[in-house]
Amino acid sequence: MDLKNIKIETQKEIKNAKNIKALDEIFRKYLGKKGEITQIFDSLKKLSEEKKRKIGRQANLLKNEFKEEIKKKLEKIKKEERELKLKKEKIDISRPGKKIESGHLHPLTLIQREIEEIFNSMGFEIAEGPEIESEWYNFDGLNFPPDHPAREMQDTFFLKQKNREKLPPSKKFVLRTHTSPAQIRYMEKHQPPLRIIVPGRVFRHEATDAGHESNFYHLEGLMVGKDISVANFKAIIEEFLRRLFKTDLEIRLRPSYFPFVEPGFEIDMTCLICKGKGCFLCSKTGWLELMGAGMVHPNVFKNSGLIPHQLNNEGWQGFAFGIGLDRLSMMKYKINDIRLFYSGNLRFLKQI
Ligand code: FA5
Repeated sequence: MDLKNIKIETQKEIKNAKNIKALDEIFRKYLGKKGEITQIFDSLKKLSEEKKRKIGRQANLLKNEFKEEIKKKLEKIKKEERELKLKKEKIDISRPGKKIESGHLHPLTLIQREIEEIFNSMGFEIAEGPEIESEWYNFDGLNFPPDHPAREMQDTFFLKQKNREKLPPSKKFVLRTHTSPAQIRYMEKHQPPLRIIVPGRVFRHEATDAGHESNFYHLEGLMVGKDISVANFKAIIEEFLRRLFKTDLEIRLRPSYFPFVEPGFEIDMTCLICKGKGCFLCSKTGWLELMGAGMVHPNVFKNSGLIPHQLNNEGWQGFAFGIGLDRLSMMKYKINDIRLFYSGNLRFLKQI
């Protein structure tokens, strides 16, 4: 076909093309590898210099016009398709919109934040400690004698280490069994008077039931000054529980033993699940064990580099306590099984 006929033919075909696919086929028919216009360019090398220049110029003109027409038609087809789509689309503005679900905080985070706010308002700072802790901070520094059965009070997850038995306590690691190690870590770096709380995750190798988990949360409290006493402790804890539960409840202090306090006690509160009548959660006693507490042992002060209280009124004294956050949350939100917190069950979490 000569250039003139190609021009007439391409114009006709482009005009009749109904969609992008047809247009693409036309483009390839003329400008593809074996396309008709391409072939004209290929044949130029056989022509004389003069003809080559003349036909080459005409072929270039034809190619540019062809490309321009394809481009124009493509835009036209796209525009028509857009208009057709819009015509077909119907928007029903009376339909209700899609609801965006918003999540909420986990009950343990909620209780932690609420407790932090209450203690903050009573002048307590928030401190932190590591979850992987050395035996020194978790036990020895807290006055647990080596090989003393007291270490077994808290079934421990010990980390595997090469030649562990030969390492000093500061180089042997455990998953912390309580947040009490943070007492020493804090007192090593800060001079009293001080008031802190330390919320955090703790781990114990124990069988689980409605009231026990092997991974749960503690909140440590520590208040140290010149003359801080058990009376201050009782006042602060009563005020704290009153604000948290916004209801009348009783607490009781029972003498207890923790190597890092002297004297030591355990604090129970009325079981709010059964209102003190006795249920499976409180082992039918009507009381729920909430925290351990006591006056900081002189050895703990010494191990933190501080001088404990002495008769000439030199040195420091104060109280410490460790609350089970899960149990508090269970009381606050009336949850009867601690394992629900860690189940990842959305049907449970959505009720809070
Ligand atoms: C301690 O861990 C001491 N460090 C507390 C302490 C701090 C005493 C400062 C004196 C001074 P205890 O082992 O009792 O104490 O644990 C504290 C609280 O954690 C308990 O009262 C209980 O509420 C909670 N708790 C203990 N074991 C579990 C468990 N397996 N699952 C859930 N909560 C638990």
